[in-house]
Amino acid sequence: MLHFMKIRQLSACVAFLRGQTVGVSGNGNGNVITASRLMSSKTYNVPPSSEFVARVSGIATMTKLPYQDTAEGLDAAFIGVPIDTGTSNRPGTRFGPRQIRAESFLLRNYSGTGAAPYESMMVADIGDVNVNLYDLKDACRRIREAYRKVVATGCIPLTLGGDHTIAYPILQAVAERHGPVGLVHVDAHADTGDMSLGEKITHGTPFRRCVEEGLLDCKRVVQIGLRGTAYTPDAYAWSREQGFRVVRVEECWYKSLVPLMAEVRAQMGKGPVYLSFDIDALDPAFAPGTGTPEIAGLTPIQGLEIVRGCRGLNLVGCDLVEVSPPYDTTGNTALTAANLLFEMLCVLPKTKHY
Ligand SMILES: [Mn+2]
Repeated sequence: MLHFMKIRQLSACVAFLRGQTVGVSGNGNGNVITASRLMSSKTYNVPPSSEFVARVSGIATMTKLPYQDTAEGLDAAFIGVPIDTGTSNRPGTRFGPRQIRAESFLLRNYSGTGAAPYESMMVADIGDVNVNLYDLKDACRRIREAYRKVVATGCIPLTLGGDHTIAYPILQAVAERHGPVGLVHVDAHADTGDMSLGEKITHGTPFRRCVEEGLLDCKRVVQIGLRGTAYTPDAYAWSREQGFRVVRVEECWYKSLVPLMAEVRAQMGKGPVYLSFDIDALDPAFAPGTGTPEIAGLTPIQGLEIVRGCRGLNLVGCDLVEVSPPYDTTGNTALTAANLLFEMLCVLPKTKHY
């Protein structure tokens, strides 16, 4: 952590001595922090600009943020959960967090929306949950316990997955603190199965388990982008029976999702909301690096519209799951995931907007 802070302060100092400003935006909107302001604002972590620090240098943390061991003192934290033990098809999501961090180095500090997360929140990368790769139930226990500690500090977790199983233990910890939460679930699949091969815990079952344990406020759940072949004529009947709103991908084709998100915000109201984004919601042409791809999915534009449309919600946690680097030959799936995670940071309640 010192390493990062020193670099930031050194680059600010050099610029200060030269009487220059330290650009940390690069978005062309004139959003720059002057050197003196950066020198005096010790309150927030600011990733170094590639104007001063080589983009490819340093240890791979999310967006080159400082690393710290715990969530203490943070408003939001990036956390990796590197498992693929729950996958039903192609494995590889255990490598997701590392690859997302590697590709995140292209990210800068302001969104195109004018969001300035590092001017109003203390954010860091707090590393990975020490999962059990051989025992999924024990992995869930470890994830739940790790997230209990994170949310106990008031920090909002932004999770780098990992297969979708992880949403279940994360939501156990989140609901323990906040009560039953609303859920914006973006996915090709409903992930509401009961059992697979006799097992209750897989990446196809997390939201069924969440409902059974009362972790979700079912009238405030929306599932967006659902598609693909099924084993029954109406694969989403169970979701609707719980009170979920189901938005099949066919309802999203050829459209902006801005109007849908206005409805979603009305549905979610003021209560706590969790955002779970499975990268397979996007079309495999854009995001091939995933375990269970389904054709005719959402575009990255629609993905951004969904995440940006969550601005104003009382978000208490977010995840981006199912990135499988072995199938991501260009790195673009992980790059897209990194961008979506940054946009999630940009819509957290405390984020400043220009
Ligand atoms: Mn999923």
